[in-house]
Amino acid sequence: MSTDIRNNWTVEQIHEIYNTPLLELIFQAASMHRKYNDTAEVQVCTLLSIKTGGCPEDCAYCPQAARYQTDVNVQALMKTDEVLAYAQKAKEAGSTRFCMGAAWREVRDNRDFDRVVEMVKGVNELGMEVCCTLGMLTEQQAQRLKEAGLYAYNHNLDTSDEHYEEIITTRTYDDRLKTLDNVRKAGVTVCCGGIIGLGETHDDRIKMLHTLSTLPEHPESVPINALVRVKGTPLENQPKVDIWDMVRMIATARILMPKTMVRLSAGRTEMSVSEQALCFMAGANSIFAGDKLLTTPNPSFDEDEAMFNLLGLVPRVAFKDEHAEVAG
Ligand code: SAM
Ligand code: DTB
Ligand code: SF4
Repeated sequence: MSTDIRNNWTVEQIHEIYNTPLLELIFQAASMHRKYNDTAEVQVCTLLSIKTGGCPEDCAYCPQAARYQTDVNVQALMKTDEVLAYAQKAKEAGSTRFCMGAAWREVRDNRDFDRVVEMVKGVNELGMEVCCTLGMLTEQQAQRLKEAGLYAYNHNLDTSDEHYEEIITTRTYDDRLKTLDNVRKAGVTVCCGGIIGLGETHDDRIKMLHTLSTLPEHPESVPINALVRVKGTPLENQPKVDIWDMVRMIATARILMPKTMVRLSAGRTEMSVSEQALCFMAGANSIFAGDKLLTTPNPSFDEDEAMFNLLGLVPRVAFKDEHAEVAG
């Protein structure tokens, strides 16, 4: 068992796994998934953009960067009550994790942050796993969120270190890694993954998976996003992500990080149910549900319920790992 959970993968080993003939790769990933997880279970998370657009960063994929002309309307930080009402609705629709996103470069110690802390407390009291994605964070800020009940913090590496500067110039890869370290030190679980379809090579994808799987501890969740091509962003004319690339990415992540929740994230509106089924087969065990991601469309709760029924999938309960620790 212990030999499967490793933090010392080499790029060469990952290269070999990633390039395994596809059906064999899916089989190996499915076997690893079965060994460590209940393959019928899929975590259902809902996203809410609590502060939208007007972001000073230049992430080439992002519709919320102020410098690109997109259809996103700038919206100041939402009121706590509105956010909690939304979380309650998501809970009633079957979500167990609620992730609040803000189009910020970094968290600042001001009244907006006080309000986010209040939101975290409120969502935690609803009995949901609370996640935030607010940009860069200090250890003290992470600590404050932890005390308010934050369960996870999302901060993606997005691509390889080498490709990063083609996509974002307003911060560095090391800034990203530092925030992840601050989150870990505060005892908040880490949600960190990336996007495919940014014009990166297969080697860039392999290197990103290498960075993720050789962190001192594997992230508890790894979202794999397919680029949502948004009009007005520099990447709007990128080709659509090939489903087989998505499957290969998910399967490799599953083999490298057997116990991690691998999330089939952005891009599902462009995938058929059969294509999503392949992703679950390859080890994906988490999705974003609800008809909106942050600013772009996502399949509705009803469509996903039908897919779960068809494939025999069931939503994972909240705080399952903690319950397991108590029981064990
Ligand atoms: N501003 C914070 C940050 O960048 O960390 C939090 C919000 S940001 C929108 C969260 C993540 O959404 C990004 O790191 C990126 O991985 C993902 N994302 C943004 N736009 C996307 C797109 N068009 N397609 C796929 N993923 C996207
Ligand atoms: C993640 O990896 N993907 C989510 C969440 N973490 C924050 C965001 C996807 C955003 C897709 C583009 C949009 O809706 O604006
Ligand atoms: Fe801003 Fe985050 Fe979008 Fe980058 S990904 S432009 S930091 S909201």
